[in-house]
Amino acid sequence: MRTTRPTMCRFCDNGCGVLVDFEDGLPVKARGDRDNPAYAGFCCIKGQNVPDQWNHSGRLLQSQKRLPDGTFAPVASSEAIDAIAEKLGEIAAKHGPRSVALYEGTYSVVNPATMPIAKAFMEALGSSLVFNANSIDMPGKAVAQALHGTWQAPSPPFESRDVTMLIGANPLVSFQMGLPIANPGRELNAAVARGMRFIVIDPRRSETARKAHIHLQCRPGHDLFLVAAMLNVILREDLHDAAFVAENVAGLKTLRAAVEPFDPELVAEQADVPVADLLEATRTFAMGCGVATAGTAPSFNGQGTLFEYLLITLNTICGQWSRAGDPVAHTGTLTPAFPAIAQASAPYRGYGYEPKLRVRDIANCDGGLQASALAEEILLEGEGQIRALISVAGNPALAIPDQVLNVRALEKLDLLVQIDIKRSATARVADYVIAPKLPLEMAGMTLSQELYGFYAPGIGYKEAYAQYAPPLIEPPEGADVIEDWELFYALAQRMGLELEIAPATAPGAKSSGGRVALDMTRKPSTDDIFEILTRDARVPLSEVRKHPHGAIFRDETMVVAPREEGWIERLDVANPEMMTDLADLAASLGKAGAAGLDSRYPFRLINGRLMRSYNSNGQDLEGLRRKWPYNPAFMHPDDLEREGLGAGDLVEIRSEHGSIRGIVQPDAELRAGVVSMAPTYGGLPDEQDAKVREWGTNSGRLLRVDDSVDRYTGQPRMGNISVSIQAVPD
Ligand SMILES: Nc1nc2c(c(=O)[nH]1)N[C@H]1C(S)=C(S)[C@@H](COP(=O)(O)OP(=O)(O)OC[C@H]3O[C@@H](n4cnc5c(=O)[nH]c(N)nc54)[C@H](O)[C@@H]3O)O[C@H]1N2
Ligand SMILES: Nc1nc2c(c(=O)[nH]1)N[C@H]1C(S)=C(S)[C@@H](COP(=O)(O)OP(=O)(O)OC[C@H]3O[C@@H](n4cnc5c(=O)[nH]c(N)nc54)[C@H](O)[C@@H]3O)O[C@H]1N2
Ligand code: SF4
Ligand SMILES: [Mo]
Repeated sequence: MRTTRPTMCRFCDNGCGVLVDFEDGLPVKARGDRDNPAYAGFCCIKGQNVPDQWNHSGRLLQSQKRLPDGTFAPVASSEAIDAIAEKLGEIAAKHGPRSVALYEGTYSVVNPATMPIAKAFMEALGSSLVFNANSIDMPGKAVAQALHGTWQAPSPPFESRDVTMLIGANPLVSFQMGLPIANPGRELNAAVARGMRFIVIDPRRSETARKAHIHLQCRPGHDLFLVAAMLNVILREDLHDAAFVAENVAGLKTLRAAVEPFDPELVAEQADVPVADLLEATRTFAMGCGVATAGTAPSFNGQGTLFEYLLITLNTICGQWSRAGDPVAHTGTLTPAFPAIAQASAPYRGYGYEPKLRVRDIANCDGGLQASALAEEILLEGEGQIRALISVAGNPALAIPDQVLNVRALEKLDLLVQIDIKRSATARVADYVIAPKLPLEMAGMTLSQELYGFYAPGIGYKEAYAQYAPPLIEPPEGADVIEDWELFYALAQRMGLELEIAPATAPGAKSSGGRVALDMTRKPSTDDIFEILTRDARVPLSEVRKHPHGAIFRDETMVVAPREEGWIERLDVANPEMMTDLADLAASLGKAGAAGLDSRYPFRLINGRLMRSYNSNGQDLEGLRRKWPYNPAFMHPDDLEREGLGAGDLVEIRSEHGSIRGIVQPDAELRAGVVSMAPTYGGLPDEQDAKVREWGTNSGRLLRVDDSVDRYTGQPRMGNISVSIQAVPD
């Protein structure tokens, strides 16, 4: 018997509303849901492979325990959790709670119950060492917003924008980065058809750049210079929004002086873009109403905080914020209603606070505790050494820069627990692997997607959309799988810890206050957890549940309120530390561009994500392996020809720090001199050279954890790496 059910895809965090067809109760096909008002029938190739993921032979149906000889044996999850609780208790008692750390990967965002319960567990245990993947993503965004201050109303609504500028973002492949979540292709086409101007800065003529009116196909690593030059041009030509700045911004004079050295001619030459295009992009952006958003690439250059600070400053001086009386398109649905007020929140120091790490003076910041310091914290002996790590829904053995160092550290732990749907690289070095449920077996909701709206300007849903997805299917017969959050609850129970979680909130929103203690004797259901998380929601979860295809919950009455009487806070465009960094950057002008190239490493390696994988997930599914099962090293055809290379040839890619094998493919859309690879592929260091054609390779081996570290977040350089390319025999 065939049935069809609407649900929410959770292969990535775009949260698409999809339909799944079941044949005799088993999933056979997933496709877009035309009845979903936001996604309107969209479902990418990964989403279409969700049934395959469920049926896949590589899926872990039983938790695993590592035996003394290094092999794994299945273990009942309750038995594994007993043993883990006992060992964690011993380690914490002997070495203090700080010897236990947590790493939260991307899928802990996708499943909204995971992080609150995992964090509650760590808190109850007394350890503040919670690392997450955002710290090796764009942690500078949060710190920059803190230093700049936040506008208490959103960016201009997507529908009313005249202009969108994207820097190092490819949302037609990656989703959410600068175009509305949901169906970015449809949104972009409609916006361009109604006249929105679209500007993209990217060394590759990416899927997204192909739609741009102006594409600056720059050298990688020049985004800071380009944005500084834009600020200079805008202030020189008085294209900024003077009225907005006079009322709401502090520091313009200082900023004006600080960006003056960034002469557009010089910067254009260094970044190798036509100066006329740089000027046109600048003027188009400054004179229209819109928003500029960056993806990951500019954060990967060692100065993500400064870059994001200049970017938000660019938005601010151009007045790219909603004003009093403007409609508010997204008023919160599963989050509380938040007031939109045309005023600034005071800037604050969003970095340098507890917990502080023992290595390299790295401290916590608004972007999260720096995961690239985890290995050193494990390896450095003495008080405070990390001895146990729980890694949930991430793959640190592939994702954290300097793979060799990381894997060495993971192997040194007294206890590594990995919760993973498959035998991932991290699972293969773990002591215990807990087998979790898959999305079709779990309840889901769009709370995380909604919270993205606060991540940075230009990110998130464009309207008040929400969906709840019930579990649709039981795990396969004989499976012993739990939800990620249940591991932490079960550990807490065994260790006699009480857990408390807080309802989701939004900046400025009224909350019912206080945290909710979980019943530690009678286990709550996932729905119970969801109820707590959405307790202050503008639209009750029970209402959202009535709309299985998702719904838009408009509130036409929501408009931006005027500034409060006597309000004096201003957005700061001249934070002293940022200005110091900017002066250093100005001093490096003339040393960048072609002058910055190292003849031993003549190419620049950049990251570029692929539609058919999500970080390290999806690589095992037949339907996603068809074209290339590995991550090719894309190069310009002219470069390949000059190096005597052809499609499919094996090469060695060497950086100052390490070397990997890669398989080259021509990509005429890339700038010459650039090599683009998808990150987080491959296996463990000792496996991958032999298996490069089967699984690809891990470009994180070319990185160092202490290379060009952002001094606010601790994030090292992760892109624009100087490399050489050498043919090697197969
Ligand atoms: N060199 C280089 N390194 C990078 C990047 C780069 O561009 N270049 N990008 C960085 C970025 S932006 C990020 S976000 C990080 C990503 O870092 P991580 O989040 O650590 O890595 P992922 O590959 O997303 O890990 C996902 C893991 O979760 C498993 N999984 C899938 N679904 C579930 C589930 O429902 N439950 C559980 N428990 N597990 C599940 C998958 O099998 C996989 O092992 O990598 C960073 N590392
Ligand atoms: N299909 C798919 N979607 C994903 C992911 C995935 O693995 N697959 N990963 C998810 C995650 S965790 C994240 S953080 C996001 C990332 O989302 P994005 O940041 O949008 O993704 P990327 O493809 O890494 O990079 C975007 C673009 O930056 C360009 N670029 C590289 N170096 C530079 C540079 O120096 N300057 C400029 N201006 N551009 C540069 C690349 O050519 C690429 O087109 O995607 C998410 N979505
Ligand atoms: S974009 Fe993400 S959520 Fe949407 S179908 Fe693809 S994998 Fe699923
Ligand atoms: Mo990411």
